[in-house]
Amino acid sequence: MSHDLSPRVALIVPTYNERENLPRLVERIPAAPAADLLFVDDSSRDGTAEWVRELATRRPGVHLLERPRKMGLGTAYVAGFRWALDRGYDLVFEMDADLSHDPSEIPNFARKAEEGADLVVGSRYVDGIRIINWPLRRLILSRFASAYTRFWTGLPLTDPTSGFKCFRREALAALDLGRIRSNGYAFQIEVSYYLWRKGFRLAEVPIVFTDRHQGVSKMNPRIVREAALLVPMLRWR
Ligand SMILES: Nc1nc2c(ncn2[C@@H]2O[C@H](COP(=O)(O)OP(=O)(O)OP(=O)(O)O)[C@@H](O)[C@H]2O)c(=O)[nH]1
Ligand SMILES: [Mg+2]
Repeated sequence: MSHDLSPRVALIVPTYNERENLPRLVERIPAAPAADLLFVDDSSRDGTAEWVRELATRRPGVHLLERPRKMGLGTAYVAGFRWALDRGYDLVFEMDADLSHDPSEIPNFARKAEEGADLVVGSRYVDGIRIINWPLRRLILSRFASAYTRFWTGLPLTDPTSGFKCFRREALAALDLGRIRSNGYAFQIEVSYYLWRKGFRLAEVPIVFTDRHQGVSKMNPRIVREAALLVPMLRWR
């Protein structure tokens, strides 16, 4: 990372039918560190892309990557990572659009990266559990996924499926993006695992996770199955 005082920061936000959530999301993004915004939209049918295009006319640093159909979260992030690497950003964030992740916590990640972490992962489970409004079965599934991941891989993260993350450029550049196979929760585990195995420094920051108020969850049994099958194989890949 360049060591001037202001790293170039990109926030990547994948969207699929998140129009109702975007105004509040954008409002909550803090002024510092100054960040550009990339929405990766998969042809949402609720006017998400139109809203982003309109925002771009009145707010600098807003970008939209449109894909022709719903292609999954993992490939949306890979497309966003490529976009950010091509443009020379120093810090690249992943963040959900549904306000489950609170943009006001972004500076905490940036601070950790400044202290030397290559990948900062927002965790719901350091020093307790901070989740608002989740049904118990979602919490159990998430906790089980954490234990399962730790058991099979040894990955030292308390919340390996978390999608609120900050990568230092060098870490992102070291990923073999063409090799990433998974698309759902497994994507988060896979990326963190590769960086950890390559010797990059992982750090966690506590986050508060709030269940979505608006819109529809894209979580499904296929995503769970994908993670259950991929995780035990990671050590051999
Ligand atoms: N571009 C794109 N974005 C997606 C896709 N699937 C999910 N997303 C976005 O990825 C983020 C996380 O998806 P969610 O549906 O909230 O999934 P989740 O947070 O795991 O599950 P919930 O707890 O139900 O919200 C949101 O911003 C979604 O709009 C996809 O196929 N393409
Ligand atoms: Mg969500």
